[in-house]
Amino acid sequence: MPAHNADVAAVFEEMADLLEIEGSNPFRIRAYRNAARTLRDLPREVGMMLDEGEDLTEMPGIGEDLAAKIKEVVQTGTAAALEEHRKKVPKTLTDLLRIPGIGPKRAKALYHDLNIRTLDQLQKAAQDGLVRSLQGFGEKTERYILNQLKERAGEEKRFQLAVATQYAGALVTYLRESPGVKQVVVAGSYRRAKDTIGDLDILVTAASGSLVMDRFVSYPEVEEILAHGATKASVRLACKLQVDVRVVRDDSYGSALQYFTGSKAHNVALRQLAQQRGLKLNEYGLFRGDQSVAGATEESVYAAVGLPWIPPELRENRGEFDSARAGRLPVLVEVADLKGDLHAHTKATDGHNSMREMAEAAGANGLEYLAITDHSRRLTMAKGLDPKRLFAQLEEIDRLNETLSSITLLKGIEVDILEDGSLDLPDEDLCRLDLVVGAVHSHFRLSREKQTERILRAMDHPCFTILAHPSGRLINERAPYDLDMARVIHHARERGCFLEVNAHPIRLDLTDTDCQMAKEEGVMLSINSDAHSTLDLGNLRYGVGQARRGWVEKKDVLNSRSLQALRPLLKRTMMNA
Ligand code: DGT
Ligand code: CA
Ligand code: CA
Repeated sequence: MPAHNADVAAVFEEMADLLEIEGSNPFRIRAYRNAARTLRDLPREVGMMLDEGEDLTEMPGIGEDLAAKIKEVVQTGTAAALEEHRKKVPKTLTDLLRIPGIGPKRAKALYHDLNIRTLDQLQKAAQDGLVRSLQGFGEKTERYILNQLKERAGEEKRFQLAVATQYAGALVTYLRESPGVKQVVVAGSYRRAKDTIGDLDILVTAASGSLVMDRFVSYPEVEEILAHGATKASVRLACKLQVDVRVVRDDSYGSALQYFTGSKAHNVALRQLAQQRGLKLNEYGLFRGDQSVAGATEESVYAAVGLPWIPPELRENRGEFDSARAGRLPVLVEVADLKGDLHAHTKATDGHNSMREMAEAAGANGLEYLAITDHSRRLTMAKGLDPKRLFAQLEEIDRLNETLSSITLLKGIEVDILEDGSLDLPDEDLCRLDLVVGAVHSHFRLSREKQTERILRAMDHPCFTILAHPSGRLINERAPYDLDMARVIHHARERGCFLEVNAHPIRLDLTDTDCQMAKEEGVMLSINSDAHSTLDLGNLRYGVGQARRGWVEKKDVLNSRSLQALRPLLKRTMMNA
């Protein structure tokens, strides 16, 4: 069974967990975690890179040893070293380690001193007040663990869009090779570019449904067949992602695509519109009595109810019908509209590539400018810049700009917003930059009032330009901090600041609905990669997807401006500041 990037990354994460429990060298643990991150973020399948004879050690953080392990996992699905460590460490311990608040020491205490073997047992022990009595715990920790366990129980596992994209891509390629296949398209939340995907819904047109279905259920990654008919089948893949496939006839393609793209709320509203015209709409077509009136294309379905085609990202029943009727659908921003990227890191802090490598990669991606925004000193873990190192970096940017022809580097910083809303570098340093990207990296648990005031105060700084990843959420890992986003957006408008749509697949922050709120308030957004390596620059498309879901048009996007048009926008009008 071929291993995808996410699978290889999972092997490395597990290695790191096991090493952590065993108390191994922290550098070794970090190396595995970094490699896992690199693999997760990789825009291409690492198996394919191996097939093409590429040298994996050219990737950030991958040396000879890790490259060999990647190859091993791709070829065998696992690594001998992992199996060895698995034998030594009980599985319960690694399960415990996944709960926020539980590190290796606490996991071992729970395992050895309380005999915890399952998460249910942990929950019961915490409810009974047994956990607090262990050394290294306390009442507060016990409560925290209990809350974490409850949150997890209520959560269904959804896949990051970028991860689902890898599984979808491989499967679509496979299905295209079925006999007699014409179209294969992924519909559902995937086509609507939602930030997370519950399951994949794939639509196929083919001469024979059953041949496609037979091929589908024999896909090597299928772990369980949930349903297998002549036109419908569902499976669960080994990675636990469920996939539904439907085969329809050519003349139903449009109505089936419309139906399976959803959302459900959009479909319900559309069906009502059809009913008002005496029409019946389902996945097979649009009918007046038995007579088919539309269905071969999505356009024909929408046209039959008097509407223009509506882009999938808008299909959430959040006002798209009114806009469509009024002929006022937004012309949504596209990846090709982006002229630059205003948030990127280099080796100077926690990035993997040199400034020149980042610049050349961005230029090769067709960007006209790239802002270098490394971390500020407060973030010691990331080797944040102090004024002296920042100054040296600015000189390097000047030097490099003289030799670069196709791209211009802008001088920026990702400065920490401190607990009181002040910024982590002196004013004189911030004010000589082209732009200041401010971000919260600490004190996530302030009260809503305090957190909001903190960010408003940061934006009051006359040199503040863009608020990075405004909500702070990490998908499936960390909830957003408590924040009054409406006030933040309003304040950004008053101060002439911008908000980021961070395109990293684990962030996608601002979220779609907050993008829409910003747009309505007239606050321009900056769709940024937050790249920590040249490969990350390819993530911009995910940020564009979220912005599109937020009704964002080219004119609403700061970095859709040419460099010439951008420069005056970066200069804050000091009137309000
Ligand atoms: P997900 O999978 O949770 O990320 O979200 P979706 O939107 O992909 O939902 P899913 O997979 O349950 O269904 C795919 C599409 O099928 C959905 O977007 C709309 C359509 N659909 C599903 N159930 C219904 C329904 O009860 N009524 C209507 N009108 N459409 C439905
Ligand atoms: Ca779905
Ligand atoms: Ca589905």
